[in-house]
Amino acid sequence: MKDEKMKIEQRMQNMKKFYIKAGNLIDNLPDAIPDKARESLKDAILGDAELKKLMEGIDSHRPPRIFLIGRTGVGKSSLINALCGSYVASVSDTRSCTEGAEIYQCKDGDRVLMEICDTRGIAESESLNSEVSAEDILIDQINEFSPDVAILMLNCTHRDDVDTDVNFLKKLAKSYAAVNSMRLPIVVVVNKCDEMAPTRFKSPKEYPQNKISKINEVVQYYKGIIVRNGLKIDNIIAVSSLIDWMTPDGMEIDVESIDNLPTYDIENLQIAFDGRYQIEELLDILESAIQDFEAQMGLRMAARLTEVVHRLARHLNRIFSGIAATVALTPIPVSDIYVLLILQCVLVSLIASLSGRDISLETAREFIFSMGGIAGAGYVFKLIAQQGAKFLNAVWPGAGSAVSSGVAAVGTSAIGKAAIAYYIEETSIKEAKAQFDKAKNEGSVTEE
Ligand SMILES: Nc1nc2c(ncn2[C@@H]2O[C@H](COP(=O)(O)OP(=O)(O)OP(=O)(O)O)[C@@H](O)[C@H]2O)c(=O)[nH]1
Ligand SMILES: [Mg+2]
Repeated sequence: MKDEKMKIEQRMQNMKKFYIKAGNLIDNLPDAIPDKARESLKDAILGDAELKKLMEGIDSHRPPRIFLIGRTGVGKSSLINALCGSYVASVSDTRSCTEGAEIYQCKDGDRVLMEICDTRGIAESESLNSEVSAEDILIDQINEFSPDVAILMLNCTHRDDVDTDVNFLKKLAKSYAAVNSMRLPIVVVVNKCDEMAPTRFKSPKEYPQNKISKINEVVQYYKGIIVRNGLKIDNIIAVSSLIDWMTPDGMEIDVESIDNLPTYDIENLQIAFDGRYQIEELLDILESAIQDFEAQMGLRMAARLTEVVHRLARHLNRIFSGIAATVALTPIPVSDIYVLLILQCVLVSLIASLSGRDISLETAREFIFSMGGIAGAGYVFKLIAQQGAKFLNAVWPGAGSAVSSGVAAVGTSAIGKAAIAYYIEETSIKEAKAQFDKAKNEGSVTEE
């Protein structure tokens, strides 16, 4: 796993290098591109604040600090494993804080992935119920830990009393706001959805509608309690943290017995069954809840190589869809269609660089053409201007004579998804095109 991390750093540096030279590459495109278009494109890409932040974040990120509150057995440790995609939670540097909380780091080799402050449900701590001062001490400790986000974990299958935890969070949020001059971001996670009836469907892809409906009912129920109690939260989401683990030599193992395994096996546990439900969505929620950018970036990077790469690629895709929409706000006449095309070439090249490949803008353009079913060989950028209508119709039929903001965003997002499929998931061009068509037809830039 250590090697994987090295590769992540390398790939991200690759991506950054491409980003830095993107301006030059655009300058060196054939002369037929009007200077004005060239400059506005460079401004759009290099001036985009989010993209700039993402690139800067590559060299400056820190482990996010997460405050976890929830009853014993609700799955706090499992959630951390699920977020990281590897068995990490119960490791190293355990430092007892008060009777109510424990602070530890999740590590992968020497690399700290996350810092966790873990409390059993406040309701379970008798001393906290009897002595108000113990609660205050706990609040002080949590403030000292200074979490980037608080996660309240609840159980999907039995509706425990949550009032005590909710009231504690209210008190904590008030004191956090006073200390930090900002609101404590709070995300509520309803765990163990897989255990909702019918329980035999463990794989999220197989969840039948009645299971999903029941899960949603529980979320509504908890949401009602939280709102009634007047706790301001960022979001609430139902998940399953279910992962079955096995040793590198294929022995499946209960979570309870993992600690008895040889250290080598623990460090190299593999996923035998992945029952995770809505964990990617939760990551997105956490990412937007966390205010500190370095911590956001750290969260994005606290996972296995494939997950990190996917996450970054999807993030790029969102950013570029946004840029495309902005660029197209001034309706783009057909003759200027290559502004969008070049923007997409940059996106495809960045995604390819994340996959460990260096491709030129020309190769990216060939890829985009193949999505539209245009034989791209022989095209040069200046020809696109003349061929604009043909290109438009092939890639986004019905777009009309000018590209609207929405069409530009959807088309760009579809190209990004196809590039993720082809370069990162290493599917065939045919499969990538199927993804492209699907994304384009669904007509939405959001994730499925
Ligand atoms: N089916 C299912 N089991 C889960 C899920 N999350 C956790 N578990 C199981 O629930 C048990 C408790 O999970 P932990 O992650 O240890 O719970 P915890 O909240 O950290 O518990 P404490 O550390 O005692 O406070 C373990 O056996 C987990 O495997 C889930 O989403 N689905
Ligand atoms: Mg635990």
